[in-house]
Amino acid sequence: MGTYKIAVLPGDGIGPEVTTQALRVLERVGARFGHTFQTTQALVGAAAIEAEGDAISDATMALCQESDAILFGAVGGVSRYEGPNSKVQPERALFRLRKELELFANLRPVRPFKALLNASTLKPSILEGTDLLVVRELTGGIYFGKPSEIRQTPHGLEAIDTLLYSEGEIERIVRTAFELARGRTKKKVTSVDKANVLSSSRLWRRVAERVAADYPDITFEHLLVDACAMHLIRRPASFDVIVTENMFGDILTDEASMLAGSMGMLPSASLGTRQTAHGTFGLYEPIHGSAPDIAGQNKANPIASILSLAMLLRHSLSLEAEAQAVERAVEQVIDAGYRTEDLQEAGTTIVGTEEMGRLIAEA
Ligand code: GGG
Repeated sequence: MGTYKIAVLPGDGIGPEVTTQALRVLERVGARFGHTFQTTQALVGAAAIEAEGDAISDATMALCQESDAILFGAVGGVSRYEGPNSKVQPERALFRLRKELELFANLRPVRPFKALLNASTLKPSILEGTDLLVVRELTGGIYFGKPSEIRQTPHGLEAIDTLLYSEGEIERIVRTAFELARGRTKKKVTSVDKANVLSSSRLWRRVAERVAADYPDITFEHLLVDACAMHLIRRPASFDVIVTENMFGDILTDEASMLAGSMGMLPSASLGTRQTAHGTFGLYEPIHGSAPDIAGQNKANPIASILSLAMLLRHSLSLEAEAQAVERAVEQVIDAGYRTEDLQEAGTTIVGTEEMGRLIAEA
């Protein structure tokens, strides 16, 4: 009980539209279960660059630090900040939040709803039984390694990015994956790397093996990232927990989102070790980006944002019954045949962002 403090950072493109629908559901949860959710909104991404001169201000960072959780929309996709000469990228907001708040574990569950098995490009018989969790390392790897720059040489420009991982960074994310696997049915961890090419992956593999020895109750395997990409669409139901580095995790989950029917269906939780009075501090966001091509048109699917809210209720506020109520409401609306445009199928009713949010809140 008590007041729950949530920082709300809607961001750019479709971020504000989908976040509005998640907040609508949150309001309903508060009324239904008798909770007070204190939400405070702030700018991030291109919106913040324009109004405050940076992708995320120190004041917004402080707001996040003082909150129990962060509900994040999406950033980026604004062309004037994407050129090679742009000094500050909207995505910097996310990277600063992840790094400074030490949110190293990004949980991306992929559990296709039964009624959506036909919405996927894969055959329902291949999807049957799919219930996997990608644990993406979020504060290391090529996203953060230095040097990272475009530089002048006597022979023209060259560019460098650095894929760097310490033993400690690998160990904590792999251990997180094993701990999560213990609470799941299949009890299996697949560690994904590119150990036939990359030194960072060879260290990853060595550390993962050492950690695996502490979990004899969990089935463990290594898989090269290229093979994993193939098997995700060949035999998705054979996976349980997939643990991998930052960029591989980003790419594999865009692919895996199609198992659930659309990018608009996958939520995520970014967690560290910090505990608040209510649970584990975290940032929650749909895995999709800002989708500028459909922004402001009431077309975006708000379900990834609403399911991210369910993860927030579960992990940061320890409100399990409330989280399940939100997930059931989403399933109920899907079962009733309502879809946003990204999930078009014969015999379903297409609704906009706003209508989908209203239906889920009512359910
Ligand atoms: N809601 C996720 C989002 O805004 N993604 C934009 C992005 O560029 N993210 C970088 C990343 O997660 O790798």
